[in-house]
Amino acid sequence: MAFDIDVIRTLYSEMSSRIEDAKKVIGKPLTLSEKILYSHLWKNDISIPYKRGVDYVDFGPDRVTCQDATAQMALLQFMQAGKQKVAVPTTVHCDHLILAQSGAKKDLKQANKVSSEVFDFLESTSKKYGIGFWKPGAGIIHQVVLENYAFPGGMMIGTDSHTVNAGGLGMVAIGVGGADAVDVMAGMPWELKFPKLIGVHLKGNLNGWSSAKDVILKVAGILTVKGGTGAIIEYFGEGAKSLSCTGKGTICNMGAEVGATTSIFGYDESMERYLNSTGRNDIVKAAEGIKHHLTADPEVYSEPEEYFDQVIEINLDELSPHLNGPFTPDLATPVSEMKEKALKEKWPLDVDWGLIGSCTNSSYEDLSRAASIAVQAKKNKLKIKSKLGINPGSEQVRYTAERDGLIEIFEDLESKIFTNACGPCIGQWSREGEDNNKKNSIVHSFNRNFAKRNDGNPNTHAFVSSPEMVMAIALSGRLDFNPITDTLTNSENKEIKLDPPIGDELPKNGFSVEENGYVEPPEDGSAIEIKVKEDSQRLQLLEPFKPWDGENISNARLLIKAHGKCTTDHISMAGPWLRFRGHLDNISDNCLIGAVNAFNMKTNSVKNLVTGDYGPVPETQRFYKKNNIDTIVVGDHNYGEGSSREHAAMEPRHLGVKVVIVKSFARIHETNLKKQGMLALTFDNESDYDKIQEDDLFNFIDLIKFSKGNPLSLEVVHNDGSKEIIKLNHTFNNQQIEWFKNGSALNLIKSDE
Ligand code: MIC
Ligand code: SF4
Repeated sequence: MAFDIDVIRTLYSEMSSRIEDAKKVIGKPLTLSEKILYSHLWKNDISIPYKRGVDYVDFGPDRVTCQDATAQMALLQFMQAGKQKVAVPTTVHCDHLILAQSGAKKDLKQANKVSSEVFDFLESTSKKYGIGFWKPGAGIIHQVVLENYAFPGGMMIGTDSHTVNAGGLGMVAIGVGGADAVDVMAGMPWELKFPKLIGVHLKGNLNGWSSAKDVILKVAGILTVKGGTGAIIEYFGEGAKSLSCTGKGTICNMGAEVGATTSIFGYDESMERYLNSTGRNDIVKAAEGIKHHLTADPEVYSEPEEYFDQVIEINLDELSPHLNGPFTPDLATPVSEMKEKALKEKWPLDVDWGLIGSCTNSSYEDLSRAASIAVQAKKNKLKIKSKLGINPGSEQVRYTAERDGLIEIFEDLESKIFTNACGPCIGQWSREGEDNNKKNSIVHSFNRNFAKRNDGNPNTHAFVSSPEMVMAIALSGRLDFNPITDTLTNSENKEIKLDPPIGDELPKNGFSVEENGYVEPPEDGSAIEIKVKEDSQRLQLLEPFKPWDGENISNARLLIKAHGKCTTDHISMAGPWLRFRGHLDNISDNCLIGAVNAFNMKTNSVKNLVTGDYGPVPETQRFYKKNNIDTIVVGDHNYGEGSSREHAAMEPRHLGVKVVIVKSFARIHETNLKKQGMLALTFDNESDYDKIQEDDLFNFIDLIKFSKGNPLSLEVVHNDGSKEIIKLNHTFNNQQIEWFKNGSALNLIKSDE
């Protein structure tokens, strides 16, 4: 039986009338995204058509999901909200804190030792508040959610940007910061600017070496890392129906890499097969009567230009395999063009590692397609040239893959089978024997490839591809290997051409698992006491942030003007820093250490404007805080792209930064800043970024009149005494202005108690 089957049945029984109401209000046929959004309005108040990209709307999601690295902060905040239990079904998944080193068994044991304090905190807090808990080793949050909780027509938020993976099962699933999750867990509405809609028409069918991953690698090349911002991407067409459910998940997953609010596919037979295979035929039965509402109205897909804000067409018949990277997931190169491009760009051609896994590509189908290439190596006496590491997506996938002999195929190639967890994808990787500065290439089936992300080495060039391409490239050891045209030489000096991958969409003999790692919370957990040791280095109870003093901010200093790409990985690095995700003061020591200072092009080296010395960003900011000097941070486009981690907003807030001014924000980060009581502003005139000088003084001259829809004016006083006024825009609505005034959204929840 499916989790939440009663919630799902109730939703389905009410969905038809809600959608009919919405249709009347909007006056035209609906996309699937609109059907789900309108049927999840807070208090089902369907009275006006919302303006896409403009109106803030309150929603009531069906479920919340959190992973260990973000759940710590989410639960520390929830503990302050004064509630007995979570108001909607919620789960916590332990997947980010397991270092990939020796192989699953040893690594899991080690993680349980090293992070026991955090895992215990998460488990006991989950039990106390009625939250389902998935133990370390149970799997990667988004695979476990797809296998157990996602359902067509549902709406979910999750404290991880790749929550969007569940769009593969027809759900509107959106990544948020912990403070947003706390709203929903506390029984309050969840606010989102009504998204724009991008339609992607998939024509034809995948063939040969092309895979679902290549669809999104291609889309990323078209839309770039910010092209999906504020939009839902809805996929449709013959090609969409031909994809497996987990393949659809891969495509939706990486929608996060183009900044999309989420991505979605309409309910179809592939989803039915997946639900049946994962033991949820009760959902299939429940969906039977409202199938037509679990996809768009037919008019929408036959004339998409009329209903979407933008339409993209991709012909799967012609789609070729891609490698995206290095350093950004939207730098798309068809495998056939890699030879030329890699030479031109001087990318290292030898590939040291191939890594298969991550929430993007760790399904049974992914492993089976990669294994179909691996098996050819053995048959043809080919030796693998790169090292190979594999993280299965869940214990259910791993157990079934082992039963079916897939794991053995990889082991024959001397690959490392790591824990069912994020591992190298989030820098939880002890890459043995590597010099931390060597220029090198790796190829992986993950979703992001920002600098230093996997192994901390800024010179590791990481390329993103499908699991089967990763396998082929690992066999050849070459970045420019094209399995469609090239051959490999075997131990008998014979030239071998690899056959295209084949795989099983779902295990022929069904899934099985012995111990899935799930811990059901008790009916009443109120007696459970949560203890956080005073001297703990891993956990720290939160102190409320101070409310705004009602004054204009004046004589503020520049902490850093970040040059170019500044992702959440640059603002709050992961890898070894993940261990401090529950301790705000400790993790603040990584604040902005990866951002490039526009004045000296160095990382973690900024001028202290009182002493004149250059020093690390966190240390300099701690100096300003101690001396009561307000500061601002300036950034470029798509500032805060990538993760949902609210630490990237909380750390500067904790350290005393007051304002972040950028050319443009990534959606989740902008909300996270607002939630934590920061001023998140954008230059009205982009080129004003260039006017900001290292020694400037900043005066906000009309902050006392801060109000919805009205820009703010910033007086910039340059070192030579000259002054100029810069216009700054914001997207704060009245409620969000209250968050700022109260010091944070959480302070406001508490004051309502
Ligand atoms: C990531 O892929 O960057 C993460 C780690 O999963 C983050 C969440 C986090 O920072 O904990 C994400 O994608 O939101
Ligand atoms: Fe984990 Fe990587 Fe997925 Fe983030 S992208 S949830 S780190 S597997």
